[in-house]
Amino acid sequence: MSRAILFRSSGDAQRWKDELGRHLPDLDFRVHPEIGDAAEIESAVVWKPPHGLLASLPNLKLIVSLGAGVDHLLDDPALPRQVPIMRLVDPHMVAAMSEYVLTQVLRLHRQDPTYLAQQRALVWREQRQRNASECRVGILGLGQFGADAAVKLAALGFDVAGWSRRAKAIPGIASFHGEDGFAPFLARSDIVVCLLPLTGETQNILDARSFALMPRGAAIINVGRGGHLAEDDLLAALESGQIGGAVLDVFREEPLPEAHPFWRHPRVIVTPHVAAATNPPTAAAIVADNIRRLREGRPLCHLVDPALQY
Ligand code: NDP
Ligand code: OXD
Repeated sequence: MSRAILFRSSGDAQRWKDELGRHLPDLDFRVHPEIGDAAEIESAVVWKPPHGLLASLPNLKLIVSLGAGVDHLLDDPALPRQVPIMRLVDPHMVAAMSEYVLTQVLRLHRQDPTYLAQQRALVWREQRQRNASECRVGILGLGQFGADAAVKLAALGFDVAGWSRRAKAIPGIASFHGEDGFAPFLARSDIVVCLLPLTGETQNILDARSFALMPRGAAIINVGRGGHLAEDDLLAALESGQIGGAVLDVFREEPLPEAHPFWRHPRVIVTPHVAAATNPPTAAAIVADNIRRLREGRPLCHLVDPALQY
């Protein structure tokens, strides 16, 4: 018998219990705050747990992030750093993220915001349209999500490059890496998609300095984290015309406060952190596999490197 707890802010605990139970019928699954004896808990399956909760489980052996990102765990000052963290690597989420990125790149490329504004103003006017091959898309982060989106965008004919820590060899995708590769990567990108994890090194990566390196009128799509974007710098760059438009799915404060200028900005598209939602049926199989590995003393999968923070 192994014991797991679940903490999730939304009320879908029963769903997770059922899904995990399908794969691990003998799992003693407890939902926070009714966890009984904290010393019995071996695995914690969590999304944005309250700071200090994980530190209160003295025999914890595995922390499972119910999302691909782990910034919601690493920002806990009391996080028990010796306990391995598994993040979700789920092909279902990867496909969903690529759908979102392709949708938004195509919207920007085909000037959808302009045509919607024209429709509202009853204006019939054709805009000059480039081919996909003339549109340079740059993906910040060529990991699980970035690499898949890059390949699918290239298949549509876009001129695609990616930026990562280490150089990549993905057929059809230009690879830029490290600090030296950052400025040339931005300089060749008409649409920049942020698919980085939020770490000490990537905080505020979309700031005035970066915007100035992009071609005038470039657009950004932020699907990483709100902390990647310097919000006031974006508003200033939209005002000056250096940035032509932005699609934002993630924000420093979520839900985005009603008074926030992004909601009403004519060149900003807001979506409520929906690019790639966790899908319990597929995610549960992946989580259960790791809990099984833990029980059997086999190597764990999808572990976060604490030094890199992703
Ligand atoms: P991965 O860990 O698979 O990939 C991360 C990529 O970022 C890697 O290519 C890595 O480079 C690169 N990277 C990290 N740090 C740096 C750095 N300092 N300099 C250059 N490159 C860097 O992550 P995923 O693709 O699975 O997820 C990415 C993020 O997407 C998540 O962390 C989360 O924030 C966000 N997300 C958003 C969702 C949404 O609905 N909006 C849903 C799910 C996730 P290298 O390959 O060289 O290591
Ligand atoms: C995730 C997210 O990290 O939904 O999975 O943002």
